[in-house]
Amino acid sequence: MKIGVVCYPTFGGSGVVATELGMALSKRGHEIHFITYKQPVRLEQLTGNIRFHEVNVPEYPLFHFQPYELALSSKLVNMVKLHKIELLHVHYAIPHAYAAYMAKKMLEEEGIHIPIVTTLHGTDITLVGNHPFYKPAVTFSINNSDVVTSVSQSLKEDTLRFFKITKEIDVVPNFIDVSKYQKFHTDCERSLMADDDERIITHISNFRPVKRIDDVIKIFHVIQKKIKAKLMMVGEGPEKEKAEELVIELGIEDKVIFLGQSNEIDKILCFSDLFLLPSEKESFGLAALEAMVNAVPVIATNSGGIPEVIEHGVSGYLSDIGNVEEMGNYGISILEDEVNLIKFKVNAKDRAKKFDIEKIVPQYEALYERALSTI
Ligand code: GMT
Repeated sequence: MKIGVVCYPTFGGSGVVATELGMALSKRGHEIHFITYKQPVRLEQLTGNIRFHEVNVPEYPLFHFQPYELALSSKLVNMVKLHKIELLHVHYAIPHAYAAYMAKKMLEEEGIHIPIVTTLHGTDITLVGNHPFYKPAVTFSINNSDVVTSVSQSLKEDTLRFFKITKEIDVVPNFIDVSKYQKFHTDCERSLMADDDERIITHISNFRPVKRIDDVIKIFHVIQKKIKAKLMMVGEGPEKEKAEELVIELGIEDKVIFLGQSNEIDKILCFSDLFLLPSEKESFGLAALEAMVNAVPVIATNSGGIPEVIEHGVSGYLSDIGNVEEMGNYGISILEDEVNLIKFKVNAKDRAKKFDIEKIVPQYEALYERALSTI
């Protein structure tokens, strides 16, 4: 199949899933065309059957806001015609599903029929799309996609609750390429980060309010009172400065390392003992899955789709939002005993196998077939 993929090219989970899926599909013989404003950060290399087409939005002084959807839908029309793309898979409803619908309609005028598969990722439904500013357009775009998928059952339920949806939503969970993580790493550059007798705790996110960055610091604060440990904070975002202030206030600045954004998260997860994800809401929690495949157990909240990923008491622990004391104590219980830690590590890695790319990619292929059959 020739598939056009529209996504955000950044470090965010939706862009990562879109990129990993595109690369996996290309390995299975499909021709993949990424169409977005920048080359996706996780896109390893462009090959014969992976292409990238940049959407340009030239600045024009009349426009207070540059019309990205217009440029994107025009680019989609041109790329579908030029490369004979058969299907568009758009990740994140806003504005991608809307732009794809416009492209579809423009192409119909020329006798070209192309199905749209829309994958809902979370914030496009639970945070942004939900707002009255966007709600009618998001509802319309979902209902006019040929196939709609959501990354968890919880996100599907949220979508049905928040919007008047007439379309069937298929749950296709996020995935990980387990084959890349066959063995426990023994060559992690751990000594650069912590002493041998220190545990390493990690958090990776976009540092937005939904991630409750303060709670990450507070959970670590509880843990480090009992366990010698360091906290690796990976990412950038609006809550970072507040977190830095809290670290100083709590007097733990020598134990918390802010690493900034990284494209090498596996190198960091490789030497991590525990991952913290105390989010207010998380449709899936791809970062948790990436930790688990690296044999890192996760302490998280029981919100959104997280309980579909982490089994409480087995591959990690789940607590109510904001219960930092409990999450800290769960962390201590995992870290204080070497045998227990190894048990949780093995369980985390095992759990990740449920989300192996080999199981998930065929589900998308079947949905593409279904979408094509509607045209
Ligand atoms: O909040 C983020 O981490 C970014 C956001 C995105 O849109 O890229 O992530 C969402 O999509 C990911 C991939 O499907 C999910 O794993 C995240 O749980 C989801 N984030 C939220 O629901 C807050």
